[in-house]
Parts: sequence; structure tokens; C-alpha cells
Amino acid sequence: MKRERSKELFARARRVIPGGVNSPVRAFRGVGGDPVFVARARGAYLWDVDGNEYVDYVGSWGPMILGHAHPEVLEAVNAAAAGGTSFGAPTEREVELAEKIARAVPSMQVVRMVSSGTEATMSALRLARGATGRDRFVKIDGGYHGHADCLLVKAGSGAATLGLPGSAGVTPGTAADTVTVAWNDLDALAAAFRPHAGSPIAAVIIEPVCGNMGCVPPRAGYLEGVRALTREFGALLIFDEVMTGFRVAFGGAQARYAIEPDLTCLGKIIGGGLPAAAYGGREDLMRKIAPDGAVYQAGTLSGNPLAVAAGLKTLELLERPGTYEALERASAKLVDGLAELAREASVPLTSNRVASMFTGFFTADEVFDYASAKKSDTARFGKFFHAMLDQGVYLAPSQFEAAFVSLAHDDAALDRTLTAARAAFRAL
Ligand code: KE4
Repeated sequence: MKRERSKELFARARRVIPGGVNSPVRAFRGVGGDPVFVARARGAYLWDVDGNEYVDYVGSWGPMILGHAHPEVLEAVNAAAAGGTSFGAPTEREVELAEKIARAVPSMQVVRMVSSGTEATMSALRLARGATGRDRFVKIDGGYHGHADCLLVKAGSGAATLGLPGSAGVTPGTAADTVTVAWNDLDALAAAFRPHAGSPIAAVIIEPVCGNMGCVPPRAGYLEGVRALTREFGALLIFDEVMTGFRVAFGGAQARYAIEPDLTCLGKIIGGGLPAAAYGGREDLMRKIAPDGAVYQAGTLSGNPLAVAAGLKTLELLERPGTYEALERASAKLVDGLAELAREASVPLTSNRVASMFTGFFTADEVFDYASAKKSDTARFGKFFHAMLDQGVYLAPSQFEAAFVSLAHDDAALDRTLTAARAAFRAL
């Protein structure tokens, strides 16, 4: 498959954009080779600048659950744009979206719109600290919640470890209040709460289904255990549902697993492909957010009319009966098919899936946390990725990312994917 124009553009891009991309994972560093430059997309497909067609399983990293360029979403955005693109003043549609989110996710009694998942999680953590008067919080090793300083922290050694800066520019002081524990390990989380472990914990922030170490579901009883520990020690439970919100169920992972967090972060799907995210939760907590309360947070483009229009239409379409059953059928056909093809080719593959988010780990062992995920054969994943890309299937360019099925992935798209995978597994 020729991608000369992508190569030319990538050379130009690297001169003027860090790594030639506006977000690191797009640079294909996890799989090698040069990234594909996208010209346009529609439904389950995208086309690159060289005219090559691909079945797309990145879906903009989650937002495009309806498929790309959905006509009703485009119509809603165009209609909103005709009335102006941003006012910096409240609008009726923002109220409608907040009400719709609160109905869909009942734990979100009060909702604040922001423009990215990073803003949502950063703000929720500030609120948790402001509401509890506590400084430390717990995140999961391998969990990703955007690039706020206090969240760019890597695990030290040991079970519940004080954070170490996970990026240049993050100060030890910032990282010191972030405690990291392994996913699916309640003992490690309990250790973080023990008095000798340090000052009291303000919050525990988790992706209720991990997507940023690849797709790694919670083990039975884990979320209930996290909820019980946070309640016991007076810490707030923050569900980062930027990826899982409206993805694994209309009410998100909290509906799927019947766990009620204190605060929830949303993003991706609620913007329908435009920049919109939100955080929200218990009214007594959210009333502490300015201008009601003393925890400051603001944003020029928060609740942007175009993003709100796209988000409203997206949620309206997702609410239609049969949506999540259709996503489940398509996702099961794809992921079970891939697992069968890997078995036929004697390629060790662990398939993790929750609803329409999934990851095939190139390992024979169970993947239940970040340490086990990192045992995957990333070189083999890279070979598989490129074998699929050259046959017109665009997977997530990293072993440690989730991939996504949309409502637009019909049998033709899925069968084309499975045909490509049969050849790709055999070529490994
Ligand atoms: P943004 O700031 O990128 O909108 O959201 C950050 C974020 C927060 N929480 C979760 C659970 C997330 O998955 C994300 C962002 N996800 C990545 C994909 N792993 C976005 C892709 C990228 O970084 O380019």
C-alpha cells in the first residue's frame, strides 16, 4: 500500500509540530513506521491522503461511536454554526445537555462542562481536595486521566507507592501527593489508607474499565471493594468515564457495574467528535465549584455551542432502543472472530473486551493489570498492526490502547477485518 503523501506530510509536520503530531500516540511510536495522514472519514471507514481506504477501529480514540460524519450529527453542528460558534455566555442547549447527562448518569446530580478529559479529571481532583481538605489521592498504575501534572506520575516500587514524576516538568512536590496502586489489587489500595501510609486520602480516581493500559476490566468484586474502602476512610471515589461513559452502557460503567461514585468525569462521546467533556456528581460537592463555592475552575470554550450540539445529537441517537445490543453483537463477532483466527494460527492472544471497547494482547497469559499487560509481545503486536494496516484495517497504534467498534461497523466491515486478520496472523 503506497503512502507517499503521508510520508511527505509527516516530514513537513515534524519540522513545525513536536513529533509531527498534536498528540503523542498518533506518531506510531508504539508500532514503528510513519503515521497515516487522514483526509476524510465516513461511517466505519477513513481514507488517507493517498486515497487508501481503511476500516477504522480508533474512532478518534472513542468519540465516534456512531461512526464518522453521521449525517444527523453534521446537520446539528451546521445548524448550530449558522447561529454563531461561541458566545462565552450561557445557552439553552448547555442546560439541555447537562439535564440529559444527569438523567443518563443519576450520580451526576450537577454537571460542569469543560473542553477536554484532562480538564474534567484535573477539576474533579481539585474539587475532591477542596471538599475534603486532604492533599493525597490514589490513582492506578497504568491508568491515564489526561496530562495534568499530578496525574503524570509513575509508580515507584512496592504496593502503595508515593508517586515519582512521570514526565519532565512535573515536580517531585507535585508527584509526592499522588499514590499509585496496581489495578485489581484491593490489598494494595487498603495499604494506601493505613495510617502509617501518610496523610489521609482525598480521593481515589479510577477508570472503572481500564482502557489506557489496553482494555483491562475490573475483576469481580473489585469495584465494590474500592467503593467500600473509599467510604470507610472518607475518601471520594472518582470514576474517570471519559472513555467508558456512554461507551460500555448508556449510563456508563457505573450503570453496567451498579457502583455509585461521588464524582464522574466524561469526555469523548459527549462531544460527538468535537471538544467537550464534563465532570459532575453529588450536589453537595458540586456546589463547592465557583461561582457557587470556593473551588475555582473556568474555561473560555466550556459548553461550546457546536460541541454541545454534536454531543446532544449523539446522545439522542445512542438513547434509541437496540443501540447497545447492536454494538454488543458487532463487537462480539469481531473479537471472538479475531481470537479464533489467532488460535488457528497458533498465535498467543489474550482478548479483553467490555462492550465495544477491546484489546488483543499478544500474550498467552491473563491480562488483569499493567504489569501483566506489559508482558505482551509488543514487537509482534507491531507486526500485526502493520499487516492489518497494509490490508486496509486501522487498529489502535499501540498494544496499550483500547480499540473501538461503532454502530457503523456492519458485517461487510467486520468480515473484511476478519479476512485481513486471517492473513495477518498467519504472516506472524
Ligand atoms: P483528553 O484530555 O485527551 O480529552 O482526555 C484525557 C483522558 C482522560 N481519561 C481517560 C480515561 C482517557 O482515555 C483520556 C484520553 N485517552 C487517550 C487515549 N488513550 C486520548 C488519545 C490521545 O491521548 O491522543
